[in-house]
Amino acid sequence: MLSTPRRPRVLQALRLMPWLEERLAAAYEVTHLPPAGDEREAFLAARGGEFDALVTSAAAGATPALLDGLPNLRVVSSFGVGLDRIDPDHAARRGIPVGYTPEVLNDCVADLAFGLLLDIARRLPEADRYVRAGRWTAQPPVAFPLGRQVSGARLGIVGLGRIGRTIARRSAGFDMEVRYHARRPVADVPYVHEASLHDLARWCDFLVVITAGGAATRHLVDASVLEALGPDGYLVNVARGTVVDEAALVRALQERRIAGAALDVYEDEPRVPPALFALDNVVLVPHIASATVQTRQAMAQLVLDNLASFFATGRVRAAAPVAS
Ligand code: NAP
Ligand code: 8YV
Repeated sequence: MLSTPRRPRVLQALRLMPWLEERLAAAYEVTHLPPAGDEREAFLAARGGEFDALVTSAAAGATPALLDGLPNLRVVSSFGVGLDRIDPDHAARRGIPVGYTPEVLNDCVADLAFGLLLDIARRLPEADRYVRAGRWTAQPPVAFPLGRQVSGARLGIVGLGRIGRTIARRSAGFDMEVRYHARRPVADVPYVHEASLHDLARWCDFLVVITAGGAATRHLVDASVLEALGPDGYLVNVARGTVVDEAALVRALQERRIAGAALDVYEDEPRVPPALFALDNVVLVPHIASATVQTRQAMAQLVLDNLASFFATGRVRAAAPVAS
């Protein structure tokens, strides 16, 4: 009698949306990875050799130690596009491809970047607080402060990749002039490349950060860049908290050395510097740039497609780039 081939064994590094968990469990033999610490180490020592695939996310990542604890691993599938917590080169040295979810989230991340830009410029969260607190009807009246016009303003984009370009396209509807900073000029775009981030910060009214995270961009936006942005300039960060020197940003906001900031990401999530809670010139949201039903569904589908493609053909559908 022929034996039935076993279903691939998937190690799931974090809880995922129910729709995705159901489909993973239907197609694979799924085991949940214990939280980091002694329990995980004992689990990996006892069972690490069992798994064909690791499912993780941009936030949960996959450390080299975790990958090394899975000696028979054949593929990684990550929910998200950021690779700052996953090392595809480390995986590639063992012949393991890393699947991830680029492109499908470009629109929603760009939408949120623009939402944040409008929020901070037009003081929308502050205006909402003003109405709810009854200050509009107060006697004597308390005037609401004027905002900053967005239409026609200068937009500086740090990182003109898939999402950066989508943000740049959104700006056309606001008649904004766009320049960008990246290590290399991008071919076939009509925007001026600024080789110096300081020059870009000096030139623009709004500086939107959407580079990759990781060691290469750590504190790229430091105190001197914020100084160049100046007291009339606004910062929007939808990339990674690590790209901005958060302590320097808090000081710049407290001392009004920049006009304001709108942040989706933080250096030590979910911790947000409490000093920011007291400031009106900042808008804070909890890493929600891709968090719409439609985009998260598309990301979940790509996590599944990457796995299915690998087990059918040996190649994931969207492979994370490797150095060589
Ligand atoms: P991408 O297409 O790879 O673009 C990355 C851009 O960053 C490129 O223009 C790259 O240009 C630039 N860059 C990289 N290192 C740089 C450096 N040292 N200095 C200046 N520029 C640098 O990636 P993407 O799909 O647009 O995503 C960008 C990032 O957004 C992701 O890596 C992720 O961290 C973040 N993200 C956040 C959310 C959220 O929920 N907030 C959601 C999705 C993505 P050069 O290589 O030429 O420098
Ligand atoms: C998600 C992200 O919040 O894709 C990324 O890099 O930061 C966001 O889309 C993340 O994938 C959840 O882990």
